[in-house]
Amino acid sequence: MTNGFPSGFTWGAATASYQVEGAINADGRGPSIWDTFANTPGTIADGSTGDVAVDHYHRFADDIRMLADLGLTAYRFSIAWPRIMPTGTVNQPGLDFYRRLAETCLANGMTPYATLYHWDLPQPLEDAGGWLVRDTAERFRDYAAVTHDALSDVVKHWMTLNEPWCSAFLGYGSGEHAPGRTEGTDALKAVHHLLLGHGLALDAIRSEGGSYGIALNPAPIHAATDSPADRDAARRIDGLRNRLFLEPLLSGQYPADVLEDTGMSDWFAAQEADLPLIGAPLDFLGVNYYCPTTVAAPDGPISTPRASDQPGSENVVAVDPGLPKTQMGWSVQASGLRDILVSINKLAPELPLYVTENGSAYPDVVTADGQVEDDERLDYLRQHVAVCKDLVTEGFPLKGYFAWSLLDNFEWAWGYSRRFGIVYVDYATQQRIVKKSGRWLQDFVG
Ligand code: GBH
Repeated sequence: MTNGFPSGFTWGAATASYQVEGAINADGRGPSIWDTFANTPGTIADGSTGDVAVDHYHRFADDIRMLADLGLTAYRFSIAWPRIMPTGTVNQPGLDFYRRLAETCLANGMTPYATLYHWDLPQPLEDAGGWLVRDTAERFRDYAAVTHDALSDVVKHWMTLNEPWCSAFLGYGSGEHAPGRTEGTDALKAVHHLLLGHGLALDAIRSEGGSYGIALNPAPIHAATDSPADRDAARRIDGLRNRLFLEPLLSGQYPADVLEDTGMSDWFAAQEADLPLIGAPLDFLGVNYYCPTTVAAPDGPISTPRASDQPGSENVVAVDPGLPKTQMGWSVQASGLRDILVSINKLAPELPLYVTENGSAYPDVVTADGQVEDDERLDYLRQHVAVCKDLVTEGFPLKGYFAWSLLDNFEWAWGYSRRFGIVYVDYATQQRIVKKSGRWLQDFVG
């Protein structure tokens, strides 16, 4: 191939149900924790919700055709649990929707990659304790089994969870995401129940002819200086962000230092019997990469312990490494993608990896002639794709790349105030405009 990638490399774009679908009351869908959260005043920057989002529920066929026109070969979407099992019993119209979506992918030459959980927990399960209770993991297994049974003839690539770090630490630690709880170290219980849910689901759905994995959001963690305190801060944050997920999944063990830092060693010891299930072999690992993180531990006692997405490390602060930043304030460093993929490959040398999300937010504007000239996003994309190219050229087991996102969409706590799409959406009219970055990707993969 002229672009340097092997012809079998998967090129795709990704979305998530609550961020794009809208149609929250259609065809028997029940409420999720994101409906509740977004409708709670003060939670979303622009006061918006996913009620309508980008109306993908009704426009998916056009959106998939557009994706195919861009020359991409795969679509990563997520399945909304509250459409399939809104209250614990199966809602057939929900399954029918995803069958239509998957069949539309196939009819357009696109391979569907389905994620079973991209953060939209049915509200009744949150009311029963959410990810703080073990029962939710078992309900996830039931939902995964029903969904896989119904769709496995048309969907062959499955991911259980998307970024359980976010579900646990932003949902139950900092409260920045739904359900907005701030349970401190109890967020660690959510980590375990999410991973258990992954293991139970995988065990229930794994079958011949399918390919099964999970998408994580690992990232390189750097110490601001070489001081022992800063290096220890980096160890702790690397523990929470990376090792707490990678080690049980890839090696069947939790990192002991993280459990000690968080005071949770005894609680985790009591869950040890779950580890073989959590550590069962994966067919692939999805890596969502946006930016590296630099941390420090300033001198002195913690004055006001706060609700935290970093339990056991409340004195650790993020430090600006002086790199260019996106509109999210996230540092741009494409070499970080290489670093994180290489470090995962060291843990599991044979495991196929995918970049299941990579992208950036910038304040796009539509020009007078109806174009979106997003040169910064184009540059971000180009740099990260170049890293992937170097890796595959070296024989590294990287199998695909998915841009986040196909469409501008509901960016969680930021609502519609941050745009990640390679396709612009005019929210007033729902009109789609392929951005310059999308055209660049089209030329590149073409
Ligand atoms: C993904 O989450 C989600 O899967 C997707 O739904 C979402 O729309 C997309 O990213 C864009 O946000 O403190 O500077 O080190 C990514 C969430 C982003 C969480 C980076 C950790 C660290 C920023 N991650 N963030 S920093």
